[in-house]
Amino acid sequence: MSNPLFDSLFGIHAGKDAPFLHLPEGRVISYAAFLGMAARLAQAVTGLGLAAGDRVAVQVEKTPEMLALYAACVQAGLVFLPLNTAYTTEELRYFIEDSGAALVVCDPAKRAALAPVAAGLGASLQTLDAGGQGSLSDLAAGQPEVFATVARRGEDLAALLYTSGTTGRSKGAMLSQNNLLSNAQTLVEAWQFTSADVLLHALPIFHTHGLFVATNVSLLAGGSMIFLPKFDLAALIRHMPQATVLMGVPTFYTRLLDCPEFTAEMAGHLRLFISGSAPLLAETHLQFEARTGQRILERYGMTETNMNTSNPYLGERRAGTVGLALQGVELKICDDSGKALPAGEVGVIEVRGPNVFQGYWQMPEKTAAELRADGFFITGDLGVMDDAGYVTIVGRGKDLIISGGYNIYPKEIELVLDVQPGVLESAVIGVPHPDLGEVVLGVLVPQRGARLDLEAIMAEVQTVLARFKHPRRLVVMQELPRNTMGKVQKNLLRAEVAALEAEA
Ligand code: MLC
Ligand code: AMP
Repeated sequence: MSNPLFDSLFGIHAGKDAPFLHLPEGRVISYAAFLGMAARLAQAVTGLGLAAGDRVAVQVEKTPEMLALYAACVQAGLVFLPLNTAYTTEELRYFIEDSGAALVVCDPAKRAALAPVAAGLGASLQTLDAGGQGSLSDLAAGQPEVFATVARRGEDLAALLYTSGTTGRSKGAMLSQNNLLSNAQTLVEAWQFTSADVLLHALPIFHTHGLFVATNVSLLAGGSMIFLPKFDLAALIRHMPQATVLMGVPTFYTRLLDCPEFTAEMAGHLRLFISGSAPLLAETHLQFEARTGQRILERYGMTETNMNTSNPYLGERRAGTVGLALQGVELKICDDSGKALPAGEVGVIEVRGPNVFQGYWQMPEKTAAELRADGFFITGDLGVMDDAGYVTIVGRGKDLIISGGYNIYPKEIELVLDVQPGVLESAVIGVPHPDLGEVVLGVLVPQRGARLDLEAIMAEVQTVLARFKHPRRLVVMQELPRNTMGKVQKNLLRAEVAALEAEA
């Protein structure tokens, strides 16, 4: 009986004293110690009555314990559901209820607010902080450091990751053991990861990038990670001499370039800089090369598919492109019917392969709309492929803002703005931002004769939505540009807002 994901990522390291996590205060957690921590947590979680296939919703700060909880869930056959630490209680309620989580793990500060949500589902509510009420860590402390791995098949679910949608309702992307394992195997090869690698880890671990790409690849190769609690420029630079690889969103690289202490010598300690989750400007790529002599390797992925393309490790890394389809991933540029277009033509990117998810949790109609019967997933990204197979992303067919690597669906914010006093309708757009790539801007159309209280509206938005989704500005306009079908034309709106702001 086996559990392919646990056996390949974690089980192979049993008893190893080699370092897995280097913490900023100097503490090192070996593979053996990490696996012991995971086994105790698996004992504690199953002791609460959870069984294979149950969902575990987790919103806690980035710590080794949280990572061990991920390992524990894989070992116990549970479905790990990590949640952005910025989510408000309102947002959390939806994810917890929609997934039917059997266990909710949160920070102590959120406990009181989440208690009724968990109680309504009959779910257990725990924290990872020792000594508090309902502490999973306390439950784990008395447990043995071994746990009998629960058998799973490659097609069984390992994780549920929510992605927002163009209708405003988030969808849970179901990722199987094999989706995660196959992609990690492909990336270890593509990026030549080995046990000698030390990954500088400053990404959050509630998303594909920090959790699966960074962590699973390090685990599979048997390397280690310098595990920083969050992005911190000074800490990043301080730890570069011990690191071999950095993975980041483009904001990491623009911030490094803005920092005079970041030199070629500093960068020279690392063998590889990888960027993804949002477009890396060709200009940033070139500036980075001019400063350090190294070319950033850009790759492209998404929650539903893990990684799809990558610039080559050894071949030419082309600025402004996301590289070539990864080994085992079929990628085509299509028209709306799914017919492949010739090289050089712009169309929707569709992908198929062992990396592509199993569908959206309990949303068969959404799954059918985005995942074709032949297995191709319609990404909603617009791209073009050249004769050599290099893919360039030229835009998005979906109404989506990417801010500092976080996806924000305008519809979700518009639904909140539309119901504010005096608001007739709203439109949310992304506007260029030097640090985060794009930030959110809200356009409000008042009801006839109404005066809008923008401060009160912002206050309401803040109670409902996570900070990174808050409009940085609210602009009042008398009407929105629409096409003949009545659809708001966001391209025109962006131009109108830019003109207004230039005048101001
Ligand atoms: C923080 N803020 C953001 C923000 N991050 N606002 C919009 N967009 C963001 N991404 C808010 C903060 O709450 C704060 O608000 C203010 O902006 C400034 O914060 P900061 O201290 O400068 O932010 P910082 O903590 O440095 O975070 C910026 C960041 C972080 C870019 C380092 O957002 C980050 O780690 N992003 C990575 C996201 C990621 O992992 N994406 C992968 C998705 S997976 P205030 O009011 O307090 O000032 C995926 C698939 C794939 O996409 O292909 O990988
Ligand atoms: P998410 O749903 O959070 O996983 O975000 C996935 C989306 O991020 C993709 O559909 C793309 O729009 C975008 N994305 C990821 N990597 C890149 C990249 N290298 N360049 C441009 N966009 C990217």
